[in-house]
Amino acid sequence: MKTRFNLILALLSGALLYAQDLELDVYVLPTSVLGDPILFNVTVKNKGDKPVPGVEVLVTLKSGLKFSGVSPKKSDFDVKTGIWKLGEVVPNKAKTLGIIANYAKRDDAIVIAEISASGAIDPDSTPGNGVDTNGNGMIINDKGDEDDGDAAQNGPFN
Ligand SMILES: [Ca+2]
Ligand SMILES: [Ca+2]
Ligand SMILES: [Ca+2]
Repeated sequence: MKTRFNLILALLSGALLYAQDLELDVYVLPTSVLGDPILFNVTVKNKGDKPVPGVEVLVTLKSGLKFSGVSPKKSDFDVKTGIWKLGEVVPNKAKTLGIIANYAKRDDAIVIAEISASGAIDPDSTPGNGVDTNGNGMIINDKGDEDDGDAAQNGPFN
Protein backbone atom coordinates (compact mmCIF):
# COMPACT_ATOMS: atom_id res chain seq x y z
CA MET A 1 0.00 0.00 0.00
CA LYS A 2 2.79 2.39 0.98
CA THR A 3 4.65 1.58 -2.24
CA ARG A 4 1.60 2.45 -4.31
CA PHE A 5 1.21 5.72 -2.42
CA ASN A 6 4.85 6.65 -3.11
CA LEU A 7 4.42 5.76 -6.75
CA ILE A 8 1.44 8.09 -7.03
CA LEU A 9 3.41 10.83 -5.29
CA ALA A 10 6.31 10.37 -7.70
CA LEU A 11 3.97 10.52 -10.69
CA LEU A 12 2.29 13.65 -9.34
CA SER A 13 5.54 15.48 -8.65
CA GLY A 14 6.83 14.47 -12.09
CA ALA A 15 3.77 16.05 -13.67
CA LEU A 16 4.13 19.16 -11.55
CA LEU A 17 7.82 19.55 -12.41
CA TYR A 18 6.94 19.38 -16.08
CA ALA A 19 4.14 21.92 -15.82
CA GLN A 20 5.03 25.02 -17.84
CA ASP A 21 3.02 28.19 -18.31
CA LEU A 22 2.67 29.34 -21.93
CA GLU A 23 1.16 32.72 -22.69
CA LEU A 24 0.09 34.19 -26.05
CA ASP A 25 -0.65 37.77 -27.05
CA VAL A 26 -1.64 39.44 -30.32
CA TYR A 27 -0.62 43.06 -30.99
CA VAL A 28 -1.46 45.31 -33.94
CA LEU A 29 0.45 48.21 -35.47
CA PRO A 30 -2.65 49.97 -36.80
CA THR A 31 -3.32 51.84 -40.03
CA SER A 32 -6.44 53.87 -40.79
CA VAL A 33 -6.07 53.64 -44.59
CA LEU A 34 -8.15 50.97 -46.33
CA GLY A 35 -6.00 48.81 -48.62
CA ASP A 36 -2.82 49.42 -46.64
CA PRO A 37 -0.84 46.56 -45.12
CA ILE A 38 -1.14 45.99 -41.37
CA LEU A 39 1.31 44.12 -39.16
CA PHE A 40 -0.08 41.88 -36.43
CA ASN A 41 2.44 40.30 -34.06
CA VAL A 42 1.61 36.97 -32.43
CA THR A 43 3.91 36.43 -29.45
CA VAL A 44 4.31 33.28 -27.35
CA LYS A 45 6.10 33.36 -23.99
CA ASN A 46 7.11 30.56 -21.68
CA LYS A 47 6.69 31.77 -18.11
CA GLY A 48 7.84 28.46 -16.65
CA ASP A 49 11.39 27.32 -15.94
CA LYS A 50 11.87 24.56 -18.54
CA PRO A 51 11.66 24.46 -22.35
CA VAL A 52 8.31 23.43 -23.85
CA PRO A 53 8.57 21.29 -27.02
CA GLY A 54 6.06 20.86 -29.84
CA VAL A 55 4.25 24.18 -29.59
CA GLU A 56 1.76 25.07 -32.33
CA VAL A 57 -0.47 28.11 -32.76
CA LEU A 58 -3.67 28.42 -34.81
CA VAL A 59 -3.99 31.85 -36.47
CA THR A 60 -7.34 32.99 -37.90
CA LEU A 61 -7.98 36.14 -39.95
CA LYS A 62 -11.50 37.56 -40.01
CA SER A 63 -13.20 38.93 -43.14
CA GLY A 64 -11.87 42.49 -42.80
CA LEU A 65 -8.36 41.31 -43.62
CA LYS A 66 -6.66 39.90 -46.69
CA PHE A 67 -3.62 37.76 -45.88
CA SER A 68 -0.39 38.97 -47.48
CA GLY A 69 2.53 37.21 -45.81
CA VAL A 70 4.47 36.41 -42.66
CA SER A 71 7.58 37.81 -41.03
CA PRO A 72 10.17 36.37 -40.78
CA LYS A 73 9.52 34.76 -44.17
CA LYS A 74 11.17 31.47 -43.16
CA SER A 75 8.65 30.89 -40.36
CA ASP A 76 6.96 27.50 -40.36
CA PHE A 77 3.48 28.86 -41.12
CA ASP A 78 0.94 26.97 -43.25
CA VAL A 79 -1.38 29.44 -45.01
CA LYS A 80 -4.00 26.74 -45.72
CA THR A 81 -4.39 25.51 -42.15
CA GLY A 82 -3.36 28.69 -40.33
CA ILE A 83 -0.99 26.62 -38.18
CA TRP A 84 2.30 28.15 -37.05
CA LYS A 85 4.71 25.48 -35.82
CA LEU A 86 7.06 27.18 -33.36
CA GLY A 87 8.69 24.03 -32.04
CA GLU A 88 10.42 24.60 -28.71
CA VAL A 89 9.74 27.67 -26.57
CA VAL A 90 12.37 28.30 -23.89
CA PRO A 91 11.85 30.40 -20.75
CA ASN A 92 12.51 34.15 -21.01
CA LYS A 93 12.74 34.04 -24.79
CA ALA A 94 9.53 34.95 -26.59
CA LYS A 95 8.83 33.79 -30.15
CA THR A 96 6.97 36.14 -32.48
CA LEU A 97 5.28 35.64 -35.83
CA GLY A 98 4.40 38.74 -37.85
CA ILE A 99 1.19 38.41 -39.87
CA ILE A 100 1.00 40.94 -42.69
CA ALA A 101 -2.50 41.54 -44.00
CA ASN A 102 -4.26 44.22 -46.02
CA TYR A 103 -6.96 46.33 -44.42
CA ALA A 104 -9.80 45.15 -46.69
CA LYS A 105 -12.90 46.17 -44.75
CA ARG A 106 -13.61 48.70 -42.03
CA ASP A 107 -15.09 46.09 -39.69
CA ASP A 108 -13.77 42.69 -38.67
CA ALA A 109 -10.11 43.50 -39.33
CA ILE A 110 -9.26 41.01 -36.59
CA VAL A 111 -6.51 38.42 -36.06
CA ILE A 112 -7.28 35.64 -33.60
CA ALA A 113 -4.57 33.29 -32.30
CA GLU A 114 -4.46 30.47 -29.79
CA ILE A 115 -2.05 27.75 -28.78
CA SER A 116 -3.38 24.60 -30.44
CA ALA A 117 -0.73 22.11 -29.30
CA SER A 118 1.93 21.88 -26.59
CA GLY A 119 4.31 19.22 -25.30
CA ALA A 120 3.88 20.19 -21.64
CA ILE A 121 1.06 20.53 -19.16
CA ASP A 122 -0.07 24.10 -18.54
CA PRO A 123 -1.72 24.73 -15.16
CA ASP A 124 -3.86 27.68 -16.29
CA SER A 125 -4.68 26.97 -19.93
CA THR A 126 -5.58 24.16 -22.34
CA PRO A 127 -4.49 24.03 -26.01
CA GLY A 128 -7.16 24.21 -28.71
CA ASN A 129 -10.21 25.02 -26.59
CA GLY A 130 -11.04 28.35 -28.29
CA VAL A 131 -10.11 31.89 -27.28
CA ASP A 132 -13.35 32.97 -25.58
CA THR A 133 -12.95 30.54 -22.71
CA ASN A 134 -15.11 32.57 -20.29
CA GLY A 135 -17.91 32.74 -22.87
CA ASN A 136 -18.55 36.49 -22.58
CA GLY A 137 -18.27 37.12 -26.34
CA MET A 138 -15.05 39.15 -25.91
CA ILE A 139 -11.66 37.94 -27.19
CA ILE A 140 -9.59 41.13 -27.59
CA ASN A 141 -7.38 41.55 -24.50
CA ASP A 142 -9.96 39.79 -22.32
CA LYS A 143 -8.07 39.08 -19.07
CA GLY A 144 -10.92 36.73 -18.08
CA ASP A 145 -10.04 34.31 -20.89
CA GLU A 146 -7.21 31.76 -20.67
CA ASP A 147 -3.76 33.27 -21.25
CA ASP A 148 -2.95 31.05 -24.26
CA GLY A 149 -5.32 32.83 -26.67
CA ASP A 150 -5.87 36.43 -27.75
CA ALA A 151 -7.06 38.66 -30.60
CA ALA A 152 -6.28 42.14 -31.93
CA GLN A 153 -8.33 44.45 -34.13
CA ASN A 154 -7.29 47.19 -36.54
CA GLY A 155 -9.79 50.03 -36.17
CA PRO A 156 -12.59 50.41 -36.96
CA PHE A 157 -11.73 54.00 -37.90
CA ASN A 158 -14.28 56.63 -38.89
CA1 LIG B 1 -0.87 29.33 -19.68
CA1 LIG C 1 -6.71 27.65 -24.31
CA1 LIG D 1 -13.89 36.23 -23.28
